[in-house]
Amino acid sequence: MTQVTWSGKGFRDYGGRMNSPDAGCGCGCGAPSRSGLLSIGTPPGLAPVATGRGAHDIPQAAIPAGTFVMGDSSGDRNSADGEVPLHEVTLSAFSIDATAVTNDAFAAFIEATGYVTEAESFGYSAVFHLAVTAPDGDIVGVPAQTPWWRGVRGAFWRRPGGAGSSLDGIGDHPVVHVSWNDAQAYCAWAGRRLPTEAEWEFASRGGIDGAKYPWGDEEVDAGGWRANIWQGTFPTVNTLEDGFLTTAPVSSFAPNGYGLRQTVGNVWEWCEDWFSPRTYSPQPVTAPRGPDRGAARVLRGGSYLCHISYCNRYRNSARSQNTPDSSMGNAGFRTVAA
Ligand SMILES: [Ca+2]
Ligand SMILES: [Ca+2]
Repeated sequence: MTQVTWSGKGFRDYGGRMNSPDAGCGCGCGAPSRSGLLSIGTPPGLAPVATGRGAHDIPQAAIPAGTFVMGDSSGDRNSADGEVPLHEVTLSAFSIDATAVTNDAFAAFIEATGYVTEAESFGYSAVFHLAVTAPDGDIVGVPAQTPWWRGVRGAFWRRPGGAGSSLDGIGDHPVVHVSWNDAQAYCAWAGRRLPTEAEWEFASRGGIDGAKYPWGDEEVDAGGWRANIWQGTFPTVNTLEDGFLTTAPVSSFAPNGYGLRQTVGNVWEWCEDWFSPRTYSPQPVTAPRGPDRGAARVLRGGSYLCHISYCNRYRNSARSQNTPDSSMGNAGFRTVAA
């Protein structure tokens, strides 16, 4: 069996400033925040983005108006994440990207606008250690609490592993190393917006009430792998049973009942809302938009780094977060019609 094994040369501390890397995701599945990687200077202002309706070449899924029960009803919740209390949410119909925004689609945005992403303006981004293609000299930090991450100088959406990597052959993979702020810039150009957390969960459920996964309650490996997560021993040995160490093409794996692919697994997806573990209350709500303020934005769906042994967040109701300027190799986004 093909597998990828980390040599175990040891997690080295490169002397960078390491803040709490993963405060809201106690098992360490999310990437460290921007400041938790390493601060290597104040970024310049980001390039302005022309607003309007640019090309947005992503197939659409139509989500009907409806009421659903939001939150974890399977008992798999992570207590610090605020996946409960269960509550009824009513939404109007909307149109959402059937897949994550691809490298090709993001390239069209960059070509049209000249936008500079935050990974570029800060000069580094978070790369999983087995995906680093850069020399040791480009490593600017190893977060103490999530030492499988590297802060890699020169890693950004077009060079997802750092120097030596490219998008050759992965134009149809999800764009990564995009911050929440970068996703906003893309949306402004495309005439779109990010989904609210409630919209994301409703769409991910695919019309199946109360299920753990987009396809129902069957486990993720029942009858073959249904999502791109981690198999083997995290974070050192990936047995690649689903075929992918890092990202998979966005059209991989079967769609859910609404036609969405890979809401769970592959890459985390930014949502519009501020994150709070106290967002939910038992009362029914219509079109909730989350807290009015916060320090971090919501991420949903888990990624290729999720594994049952340490992070079960590849579920419809699972929540995570990061600061809006953070970027990493396992997070991207999908959009909804504005
Ligand atoms: Ca995988
Ligand atoms: Ca996903």
